[in-house]
Amino acid sequence: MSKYSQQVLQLLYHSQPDYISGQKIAEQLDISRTAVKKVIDQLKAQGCDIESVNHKGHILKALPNQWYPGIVAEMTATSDLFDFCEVYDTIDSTQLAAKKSLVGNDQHFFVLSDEQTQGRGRFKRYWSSIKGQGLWMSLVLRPKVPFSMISKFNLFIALGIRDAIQNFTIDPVKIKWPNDIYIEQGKVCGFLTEMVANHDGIEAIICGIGINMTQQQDDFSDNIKHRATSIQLHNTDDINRYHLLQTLLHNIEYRYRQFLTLPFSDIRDEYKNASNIWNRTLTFTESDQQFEGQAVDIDEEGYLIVQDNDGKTHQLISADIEF
Ligand code: BT5
Repeated sequence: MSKYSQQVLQLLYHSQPDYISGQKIAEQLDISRTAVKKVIDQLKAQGCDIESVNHKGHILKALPNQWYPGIVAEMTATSDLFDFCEVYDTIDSTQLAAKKSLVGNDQHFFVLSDEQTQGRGRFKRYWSSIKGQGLWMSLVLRPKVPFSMISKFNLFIALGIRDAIQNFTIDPVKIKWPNDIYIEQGKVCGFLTEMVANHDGIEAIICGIGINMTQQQDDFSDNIKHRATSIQLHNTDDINRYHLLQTLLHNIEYRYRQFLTLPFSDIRDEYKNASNIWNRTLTFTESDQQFEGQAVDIDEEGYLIVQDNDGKTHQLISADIEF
């Protein structure tokens, strides 16, 4: 790819919904109009839908299903929270990349990849991260808080992710406490929160988010097909991945600021209303212990209150729940 292609894309993206002339692009990048035309032809050949009209210029109509660093950087530039982003075509895991990149700086950033070859869930479980079909991302944040606050972070961020996805479907999007987001009976997103901590508190939170964007049911492997879904399966329009990313970043920023300033009790009702675990029998696995019961409440601190089938009450901070 030409070294100017990301910058040309940035200018095209920025000028939407208007045309931008070849002359203007050439001036802004200090290159010739012939060079601009060459870059635009290359971008078109890669699948970018760019319309070029005599005397008007060029307009970006649509992008292929891949992350372009230039456009993601454009979004980061307008963010109050994130300092930079890393974008990959393929990587083992964005979570691992984020952990490497957080060393030696104190910046807020995120890592995105079109594909993960070793995507991981909690407890090193596998996370299916098919190329071009999902939003596979890790955030690095630096709250100056004690490490006991990590569960509270999880609760606030869950609402941010839920709200973002809800913008793309009319079907109800719900949180399955503590780490999953569902649309109807299917898991559309899983996230996990890890941290680097020292005796003063949290050095960095690394929050990995996997959102299924465009998969059809048959794209999922047999072992997850029956309980995985994608946003596309609940929306008749094409999902614009950049719009989803921008909406997600916006909601995460909003909930992160709330997390820093508000107690969980302020969003407790909102969280409970957004949850899908009420009035059904659930199987809980906590460490080696497994039991059936019903979730009855989430308390002021964010603990899940569960009554098992023997009538015994449990207070859980984290657990695996199965419907
Ligand atoms: C999670 O774990 O749900 C957290 C997933 C976090 C993934 C993101 S992607 C970006 C970042 N980089 C990473 O390497 N990871 C993070 P858990 O609750 O343990 O759920 C894992 C289980 O979900 C698996 O055992 C499967 O049953 C199921 N699963 C795997 N891939 C799935 C998918 N794409 N959609 C729905 N369910 C899936």
